[in-house]
Amino acid sequence: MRIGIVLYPTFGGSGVVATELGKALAKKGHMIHFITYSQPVRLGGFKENVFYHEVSVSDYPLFDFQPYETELASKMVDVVKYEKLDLIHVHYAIPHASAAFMAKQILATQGISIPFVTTLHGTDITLVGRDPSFEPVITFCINQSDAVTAVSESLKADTFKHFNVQNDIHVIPNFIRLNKDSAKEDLAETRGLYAKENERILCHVSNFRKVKRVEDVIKVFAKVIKSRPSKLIFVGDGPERYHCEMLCRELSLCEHILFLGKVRDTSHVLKISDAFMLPSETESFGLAALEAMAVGVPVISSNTGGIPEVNTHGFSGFLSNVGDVEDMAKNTLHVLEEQHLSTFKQNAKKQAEKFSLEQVLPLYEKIYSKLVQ
Ligand code: GMT
Repeated sequence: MRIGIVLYPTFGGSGVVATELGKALAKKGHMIHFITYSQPVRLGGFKENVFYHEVSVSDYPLFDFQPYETELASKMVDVVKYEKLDLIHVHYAIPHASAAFMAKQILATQGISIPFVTTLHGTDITLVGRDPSFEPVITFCINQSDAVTAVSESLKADTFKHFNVQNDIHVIPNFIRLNKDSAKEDLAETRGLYAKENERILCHVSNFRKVKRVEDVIKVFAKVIKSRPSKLIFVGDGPERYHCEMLCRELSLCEHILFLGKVRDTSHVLKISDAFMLPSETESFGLAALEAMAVGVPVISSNTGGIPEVNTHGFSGFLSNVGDVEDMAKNTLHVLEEQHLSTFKQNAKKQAEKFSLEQVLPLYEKIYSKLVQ
């Protein structure tokens, strides 16, 4: 099939999922055309069957706000027509689904019929999308999509709760490419760069938005370090990073906490970690937690949204109520204990296997085949 994938090219989970999906489909022989405003961070170098079409954004002085949606729709029209696409798959509803709807209508006037699939990822429904300034457009586009998928049962339920949706929603969980060779790696040297031999490593990866409650990670760490020598590594950057750095200074924890900033391949940090922290306010899935589990890192998380579908309490880690840093610290210390850690690490890997690429990819292909027939 010839598939157009519209995505955010940044470090966010929706962009990562869309890029990995495209790469996996290309490996299976599909022709994949990524359409977005800059090269997706996870795309990497040249790959067979993969093409990238950049949407250039106009800087005409009249525009206080750049008309990205219009330029994206125009680019979709062009790519569908000249690359002879069979379908478009948009990730994150805003503004990708409405741009796809517009492109579809334009193409229809030229005798070209193109179905589009919308994958809902999270805040396009739970935070931003619900805002009255977006809601009518989101509702319309979900209903106009030829197929709609959501990354968790929780997100599907939220969509029906907050929007007047008549369309069916297929739940297709996020997935992970499992590296079968990782067990053979010797990580002692890398670990030694960040922590002493007797120290455990806690880690958090995010875009430091308010919804991630990153300060809770520090509050949990402040409790954990009282009982067990540890280091905390932060990966990523965003609006809350400064407040987090301030909190570390206030709590005199700076020598135990590292802020690495944006890192393209987070697996290097995850592999040397003993616990992954995800205390989010809301989280439709928690791809970062799945990436941690895939390399054998247990997850200490909140129990919000779709996280319970990913992290199993008492098995791959623990879940607590949002903001309950006391409980999260207690759970972290339990996981980090010598007699528990290796079991939790093994369980985390087993849990990740439920979300393997091999199991999830055919679910998308099935939807595509139905639409293209
Ligand atoms: O919705 C967002 O906040 C952005 C999005 C992203 O691009 O990172 O994150 C969402 O999609 C991810 C991939 O499906 C999920 O793993 C995240 O849980 C989800 N974020 C939230 O629900 C806050």
